[in-house]
Amino acid sequence: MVKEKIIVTSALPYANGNIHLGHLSGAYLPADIYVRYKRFNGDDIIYICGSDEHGVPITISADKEKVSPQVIIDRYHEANKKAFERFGMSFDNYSRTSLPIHHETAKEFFLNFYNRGLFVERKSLQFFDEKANMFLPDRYVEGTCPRCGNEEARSDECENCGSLYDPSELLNPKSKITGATPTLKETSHYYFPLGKYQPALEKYVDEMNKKYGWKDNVLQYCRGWFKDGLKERAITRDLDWGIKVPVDGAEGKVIYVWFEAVLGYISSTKELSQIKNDPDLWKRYWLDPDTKYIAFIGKDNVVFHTLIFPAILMAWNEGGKEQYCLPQNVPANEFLNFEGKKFSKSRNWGIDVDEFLNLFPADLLRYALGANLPETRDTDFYWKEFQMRNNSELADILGNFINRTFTFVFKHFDGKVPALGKLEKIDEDMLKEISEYPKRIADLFEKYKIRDGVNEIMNLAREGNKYFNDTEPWKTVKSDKERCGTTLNICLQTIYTLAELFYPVLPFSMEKLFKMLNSKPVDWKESGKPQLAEGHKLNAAEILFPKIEDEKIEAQINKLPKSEIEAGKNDLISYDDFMKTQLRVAEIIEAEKVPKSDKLLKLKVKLENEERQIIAGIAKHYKPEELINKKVVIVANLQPAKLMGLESKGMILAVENADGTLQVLNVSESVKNGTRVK
Ligand code: B3M
Ligand code: ZN
Repeated sequence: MVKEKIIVTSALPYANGNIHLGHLSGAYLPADIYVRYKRFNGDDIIYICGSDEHGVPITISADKEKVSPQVIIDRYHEANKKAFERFGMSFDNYSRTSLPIHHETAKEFFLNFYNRGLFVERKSLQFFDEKANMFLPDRYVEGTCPRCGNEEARSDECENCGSLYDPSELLNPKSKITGATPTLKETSHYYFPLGKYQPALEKYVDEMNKKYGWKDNVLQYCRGWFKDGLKERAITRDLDWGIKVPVDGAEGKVIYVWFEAVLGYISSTKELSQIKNDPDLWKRYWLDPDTKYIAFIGKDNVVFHTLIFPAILMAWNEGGKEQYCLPQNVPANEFLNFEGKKFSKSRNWGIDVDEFLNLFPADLLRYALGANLPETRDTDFYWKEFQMRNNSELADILGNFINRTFTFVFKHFDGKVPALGKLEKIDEDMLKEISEYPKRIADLFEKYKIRDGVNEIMNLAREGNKYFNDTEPWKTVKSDKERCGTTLNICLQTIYTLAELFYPVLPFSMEKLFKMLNSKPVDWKESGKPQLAEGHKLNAAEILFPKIEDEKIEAQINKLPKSEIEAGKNDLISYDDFMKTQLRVAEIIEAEKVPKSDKLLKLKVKLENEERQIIAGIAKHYKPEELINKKVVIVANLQPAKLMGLESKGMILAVENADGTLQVLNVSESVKNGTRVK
């Protein structure tokens, strides 16, 4: 078997808050299981992560607490690093983007591109706070919506009425920092020509997908972006927290956080080289085009890892000197919700990893999350389900199988592995099962189907219990002791295999199980073969998975904020309420851009005997001609509104993908215009 050289990275979490279960399910636990499996398989792998310590999210947190960004990042870097350790994350290095080694790496990339004339410099108008003497990022400006009067509208969109507008239209704009009225001021930024790399990126995504099978959700994002056409991206910001732009005349500007954060994977590996006193370590991995680089992330980070980071690396590679490997796969996960709703710090909805681990051992959480990873769709963490996974699966299936086998062997065979006698069909079948499991699990893990893998391993424990029941050792121990020994031997071999297969998933408890087996994990590739010799002495069993009492779970459920649960109830609408909304099928018969707006399209749609005008905020997602003759669903009884001075009667339904792209709902051609949807 060929050893693979692998880099695995997990998204660098912002050091501005505690890691919660949602993070773990997205980019960390699946990666850790994969890495532990690969290490155990004997591959040459490094697992890299660290804190993302720049950008507006950090400065906003600092402003809220009225402390410096440094205070925030120091606090959360330490806290998150510890929480990850407690959870059993096996990073080879957990770095920080505030370290000099990262600043140098980012500047090196920036200057390389700058000196090669890759960037374009452009001027634009941006809100400026005279009092604070700084430009204001979008999230720092609010004002009154020019459409509905909502006083908490954002600089270019209103969450209340859903309108989109030009920042110059916003009424009473206010700086969130000083409350002052900001002015629009000219600024200039460097732009990275992402569009130039579109053909190369399309080819890259296509090739990687053909060779390595990318996930559908990831491909769809990429195709959506390609369809819209990749545009140049500003990669500098007017901010004083971050990596200073290393060229003259760029005072007060920093490198855009996303441009440098992805390079954090490289600088974290450089730091690992220093720690290991092996200066070329990072080069052996990153500067080898054949390295298998896998980037684990959540779905909100797809574009940065499938398009922007690869484009940055391509741009570097074109420069000639060194050739970086590009991500071979980006197995992005959907989101984990908590008890039916999004995690939210401000609404106190969810639980931090640290808090969780003060209540329950890490492996219970690793199993519950692992068996329910949001790999193909969003999933939920429910306290009751967590209890069920522990009590009915870890304790009743896995724990019980181990326990009854050990108890029997200690009682009747002096704690030693009994001899394997003559095999019957049921024994041969079971041995065959054991031998087939490791490959089956490996195939799933290799395809990043970690959730299926975890559930499949538990099936082996189920089969073990069934085998134990079917072979009835409590009877044979009296009637035929050799037969009894044979079946218990097979149960022990099954337990050994379970210990190996669960080793990447439940590292803490499997360590204990190996101790009980008085043995060690050998190599995944050897797994599934009977490993325990006749007469091998076992160590006394301990209970690996005690049951969780109802009270302990109830206490957690009772701690959920009541206001949120009540609000959840209010979120429900009656049947009559729903029927008030008239959804109808309409055909788009005319479409054109709204002048001076890059977001709005003016559409004419046809219902049964009526035509009407709708202004829709989908110009960034569709060209007008693409929409002609499309049948869509509209809200037909919405109060008319004016958008940029144009009357709009109704609203078109569209789905918003996690990356912000919009897709209108399509209805088949055969449906008549005006038909009611209910
Ligand atoms: N810090 C966003 C996030 O935490 C960002 C990821 C960076 S990966 C290079 O979701
Ligand atoms: Zn509004």
